[in-house]
Amino acid sequence: MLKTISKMRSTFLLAVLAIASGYTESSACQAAQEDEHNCGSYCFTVVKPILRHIDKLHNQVSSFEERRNTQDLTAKYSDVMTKLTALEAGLADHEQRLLATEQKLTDQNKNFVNIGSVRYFIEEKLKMNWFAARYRCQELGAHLLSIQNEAEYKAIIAKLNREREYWIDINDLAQEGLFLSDTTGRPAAYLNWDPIEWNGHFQPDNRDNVEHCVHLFHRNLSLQMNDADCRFELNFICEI
Ligand SMILES: [Ca+2]
Ligand SMILES: [Ca+2]
Repeated sequence: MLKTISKMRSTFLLAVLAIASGYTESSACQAAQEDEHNCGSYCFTVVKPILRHIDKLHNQVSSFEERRNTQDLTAKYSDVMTKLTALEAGLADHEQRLLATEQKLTDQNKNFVNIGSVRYFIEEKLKMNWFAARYRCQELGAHLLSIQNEAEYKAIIAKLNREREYWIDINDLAQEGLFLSDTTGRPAAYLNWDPIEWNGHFQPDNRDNVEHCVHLFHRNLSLQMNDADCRFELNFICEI
Protein backbone atom coordinates (compact mmCIF):
# COMPACT_ATOMS: atom_id res chain seq x y z
CA MET A 1 0.00 0.00 0.00
CA LEU A 2 2.82 2.39 0.91
CA LYS A 3 4.47 1.58 -2.41
CA THR A 4 1.26 2.46 -4.25
CA ILE A 5 0.93 5.79 -2.43
CA SER A 6 4.57 6.59 -3.20
CA LYS A 7 4.00 5.88 -6.91
CA MET A 8 0.87 8.04 -6.91
CA ARG A 9 2.76 10.92 -5.28
CA SER A 10 5.60 10.74 -7.79
CA THR A 11 3.12 10.64 -10.69
CA PHE A 12 1.27 13.63 -9.27
CA LEU A 13 4.49 15.61 -8.81
CA LEU A 14 5.58 14.71 -12.32
CA ALA A 15 2.30 16.03 -13.71
CA VAL A 16 2.45 19.23 -11.64
CA LEU A 17 6.01 19.88 -12.78
CA ALA A 18 5.00 19.28 -16.38
CA ILE A 19 2.11 21.79 -16.21
CA ALA A 20 4.21 24.31 -14.30
CA SER A 21 6.73 24.03 -17.12
CA GLY A 22 4.08 24.86 -19.69
CA TYR A 23 2.89 21.50 -20.79
CA THR A 24 -0.79 20.97 -21.43
CA GLU A 25 -2.93 18.57 -19.54
CA SER A 26 -2.65 16.04 -22.32
CA SER A 27 1.14 16.16 -22.31
CA ALA A 28 1.13 16.00 -18.53
CA CYS A 29 -1.25 13.08 -18.60
CA GLN A 30 0.84 11.41 -21.24
CA ALA A 31 3.78 11.66 -18.89
CA ALA A 32 1.60 10.43 -16.09
CA GLN A 33 0.15 7.62 -18.19
CA GLU A 34 3.63 6.27 -18.70
CA ASP A 35 3.58 5.47 -15.04
CA GLU A 36 -0.05 4.35 -15.04
CA HIS A 37 0.92 0.75 -15.20
CA ASN A 38 3.07 1.40 -12.13
CA CYS A 39 0.50 3.58 -10.36
CA GLY A 40 -2.46 1.44 -11.16
CA SER A 41 -5.80 2.56 -12.61
CA TYR A 42 -7.22 3.35 -9.21
CA CYS A 43 -4.62 5.91 -8.15
CA PHE A 44 -4.54 7.42 -11.64
CA THR A 45 -8.29 7.93 -11.44
CA VAL A 46 -7.66 9.89 -8.25
CA VAL A 47 -4.86 12.01 -9.77
CA LYS A 48 -6.56 12.84 -13.08
CA PRO A 49 -9.18 15.32 -11.65
CA ILE A 50 -6.39 17.13 -9.87
CA LEU A 51 -4.47 17.38 -13.12
CA ARG A 52 -7.54 18.77 -14.88
CA HIS A 53 -7.98 21.33 -12.12
CA ILE A 54 -4.35 22.40 -12.32
CA ASP A 55 -4.60 22.68 -16.09
CA LYS A 56 -7.70 24.85 -15.70
CA LEU A 57 -5.81 27.09 -13.26
CA HIS A 58 -2.97 27.30 -15.76
CA ASN A 59 -5.39 28.46 -18.46
CA GLN A 60 -6.88 31.03 -16.11
CA VAL A 61 -3.41 32.41 -15.35
CA SER A 62 -2.65 32.64 -19.08
CA SER A 63 -5.97 34.41 -19.69
CA PHE A 64 -5.26 36.86 -16.85
CA GLU A 65 -1.83 37.67 -18.27
CA GLU A 66 -3.36 38.30 -21.69
CA ARG A 67 -5.90 40.69 -20.15
CA ARG A 68 -3.16 42.43 -18.20
CA ASN A 69 -1.12 42.85 -21.37
CA THR A 70 -4.21 44.26 -23.10
CA GLN A 71 -4.77 46.67 -20.21
CA ASP A 72 -1.13 47.78 -20.41
CA LEU A 73 -1.49 48.44 -24.14
CA THR A 74 -4.73 50.36 -23.55
CA ALA A 75 -3.05 52.52 -20.90
CA LYS A 76 -0.08 53.22 -23.20
CA TYR A 77 -2.42 54.09 -26.08
CA SER A 78 -4.36 56.45 -23.83
CA ASP A 79 -1.11 58.10 -22.71
CA VAL A 80 0.06 58.51 -26.31
CA MET A 81 -3.30 59.99 -27.33
CA THR A 82 -3.17 62.45 -24.42
CA LYS A 83 0.30 63.59 -25.48
CA LEU A 84 -0.81 63.78 -29.10
CA THR A 85 -3.81 65.92 -28.17
CA ALA A 86 -1.57 68.26 -26.17
CA LEU A 87 0.86 68.42 -29.10
CA GLU A 88 -1.97 69.24 -31.51
CA ALA A 89 -3.20 71.99 -29.19
CA GLY A 90 0.33 73.41 -29.05
CA LEU A 91 0.63 73.29 -32.83
CA ALA A 92 -2.74 74.99 -33.25
CA ASP A 93 -1.66 77.75 -30.87
CA HIS A 94 1.66 78.13 -32.68
CA GLU A 95 -0.14 78.24 -36.04
CA GLN A 96 -2.50 80.92 -34.72
CA ARG A 97 0.41 83.09 -33.59
CA LEU A 98 2.17 82.51 -36.90
CA LEU A 99 -0.92 83.67 -38.79
CA ALA A 100 -1.14 86.76 -36.57
CA THR A 101 2.52 87.54 -37.28
CA GLU A 102 2.02 87.03 -41.02
CA GLN A 103 -1.02 89.31 -40.93
CA LYS A 104 0.98 91.95 -39.09
CA LEU A 105 3.78 91.71 -41.64
CA THR A 106 1.24 91.87 -44.47
CA ASP A 107 -0.29 94.99 -42.93
CA GLN A 108 3.15 96.51 -42.58
CA ASN A 109 4.10 95.61 -46.13
CA LYS A 110 1.04 97.49 -47.36
CA ASN A 111 2.71 100.59 -45.95
CA PHE A 112 6.00 99.95 -47.75
CA VAL A 113 6.43 101.55 -51.15
CA ASN A 114 9.32 101.37 -53.57
CA ILE A 115 10.31 104.47 -55.48
CA GLY A 116 13.26 103.78 -57.73
CA SER A 117 15.82 101.95 -55.65
CA VAL A 118 14.58 103.48 -52.38
CA ARG A 119 12.07 101.80 -50.09
CA TYR A 120 9.81 103.84 -47.84
CA PHE A 121 7.56 102.95 -44.92
CA ILE A 122 4.56 105.26 -44.69
CA GLU A 123 2.84 105.10 -41.29
CA GLU A 124 -0.74 106.04 -41.98
CA LYS A 125 -2.35 104.69 -38.79
CA LEU A 126 -0.13 105.44 -35.82
CA LYS A 127 0.60 108.99 -34.78
CA MET A 128 3.67 109.78 -32.69
CA ASN A 129 5.72 112.75 -31.62
CA TRP A 130 8.83 113.43 -33.70
CA PHE A 131 11.19 111.62 -31.33
CA ALA A 132 9.03 108.49 -31.07
CA ALA A 133 8.61 108.42 -34.85
CA ARG A 134 12.39 108.69 -35.23
CA TYR A 135 12.80 105.74 -32.84
CA ARG A 136 10.14 103.72 -34.66
CA CYS A 137 12.00 104.15 -37.93
CA GLN A 138 15.19 102.98 -36.27
CA GLU A 139 13.34 99.88 -35.07
CA LEU A 140 12.57 99.13 -38.70
CA GLY A 141 16.23 99.56 -39.62
CA ALA A 142 15.39 102.87 -41.24
CA HIS A 143 15.39 106.62 -40.57
CA LEU A 144 12.88 109.42 -40.98
CA LEU A 145 12.43 110.50 -44.58
CA SER A 146 15.40 112.49 -45.85
CA ILE A 147 14.37 114.17 -49.11
CA GLN A 148 17.32 114.76 -51.41
CA ASN A 149 15.77 116.69 -54.30
CA GLU A 150 12.56 117.83 -55.96
CA ALA A 151 12.18 114.63 -57.97
CA GLU A 152 12.18 112.55 -54.79
CA TYR A 153 9.83 115.03 -53.11
CA LYS A 154 7.29 114.79 -55.95
CA ALA A 155 7.58 111.00 -56.09
CA ILE A 156 6.93 110.56 -52.39
CA ILE A 157 4.06 113.05 -52.03
CA ALA A 158 2.32 111.27 -54.90
CA LYS A 159 2.04 108.26 -52.53
CA LEU A 160 0.75 110.19 -49.52
CA ASN A 161 -2.70 110.88 -48.17
CA ARG A 162 -3.33 114.60 -48.57
CA GLU A 163 -5.55 114.56 -45.48
CA ARG A 164 -2.64 113.69 -43.18
CA GLU A 165 0.56 115.23 -41.91
CA TYR A 166 3.90 113.37 -41.79
CA TRP A 167 7.08 113.92 -39.82
CA ILE A 168 10.32 113.92 -41.84
CA ASP A 169 13.93 114.05 -40.60
CA ILE A 170 14.52 117.83 -40.75
CA ASN A 171 14.80 119.86 -37.52
CA ASP A 172 16.48 122.94 -36.03
CA LEU A 173 16.86 121.48 -32.55
CA ALA A 174 20.61 122.16 -32.49
CA GLN A 175 20.44 125.79 -33.59
CA GLU A 176 17.35 127.87 -34.18
CA GLY A 177 16.79 128.52 -37.85
CA LEU A 178 19.46 126.06 -39.00
CA PHE A 179 17.49 123.18 -40.49
CA LEU A 180 19.57 119.99 -40.48
CA SER A 181 18.86 116.51 -41.74
CA ASP A 182 18.75 114.13 -38.77
CA THR A 183 20.01 111.44 -41.15
CA THR A 184 23.17 113.21 -42.28
CA GLY A 185 23.67 115.88 -39.62
CA ARG A 186 24.13 118.34 -42.45
CA PRO A 187 21.89 121.15 -43.72
CA ALA A 188 18.77 119.70 -45.33
CA ALA A 189 19.43 118.89 -49.00
CA TYR A 190 15.94 119.92 -50.07
CA LEU A 191 13.43 122.35 -48.53
CA ASN A 192 9.97 123.21 -49.78
CA TRP A 193 8.29 125.50 -47.26
CA ASP A 194 4.59 126.18 -47.37
CA PRO A 195 4.39 129.56 -49.16
CA ILE A 196 1.06 130.69 -47.71
CA GLU A 197 1.06 133.38 -45.07
CA TRP A 198 -0.26 132.21 -41.69
CA ASN A 199 -1.24 134.86 -39.10
CA GLY A 200 1.15 137.28 -40.70
CA HIS A 201 3.99 134.74 -40.84
CA PHE A 202 5.56 132.55 -43.49
CA GLN A 203 7.06 129.17 -42.76
CA PRO A 204 9.23 128.42 -41.00
CA ASP A 205 7.88 130.73 -38.32
CA ASN A 206 9.05 129.01 -35.11
CA ARG A 207 5.71 129.93 -33.64
CA ASP A 208 5.78 130.45 -29.85
CA ASN A 209 9.48 129.58 -30.09
CA VAL A 210 8.70 125.86 -29.85
CA GLU A 211 8.58 124.77 -33.49
CA HIS A 212 11.76 122.81 -34.19
CA CYS A 213 10.67 119.76 -36.19
CA VAL A 214 9.57 119.69 -39.81
CA HIS A 215 6.56 117.91 -41.26
CA LEU A 216 4.76 117.70 -44.58
CA PHE A 217 1.24 119.02 -44.31
CA HIS A 218 -1.66 119.73 -46.59
CA ARG A 219 -1.99 123.29 -47.78
CA ASN A 220 -2.64 124.68 -51.20
CA LEU A 221 -3.60 121.23 -52.59
CA SER A 222 -0.13 119.99 -51.95
CA LEU A 223 2.01 118.63 -49.13
CA GLN A 224 4.64 121.15 -48.18
CA MET A 225 6.93 121.78 -45.25
CA ASN A 226 6.22 123.51 -41.98
CA ASP A 227 8.12 123.70 -38.71
CA ALA A 228 5.98 122.47 -35.81
CA ASP A 229 6.18 121.56 -32.15
CA CYS A 230 8.10 118.26 -32.00
CA ARG A 231 5.67 117.03 -29.35
CA PHE A 232 2.74 116.94 -31.76
CA GLU A 233 1.59 113.46 -32.63
CA LEU A 234 1.54 112.98 -36.40
CA ASN A 235 1.95 110.24 -38.99
CA PHE A 236 5.46 109.80 -40.32
CA ILE A 237 7.57 108.38 -43.14
CA CYS A 238 10.59 106.13 -42.76
CA GLU A 239 13.19 105.63 -45.46
CA ILE A 240 15.12 102.39 -45.67
CA1 LIG B 1 12.64 126.35 -34.69
CA1 LIG C 1 5.50 126.70 -38.32
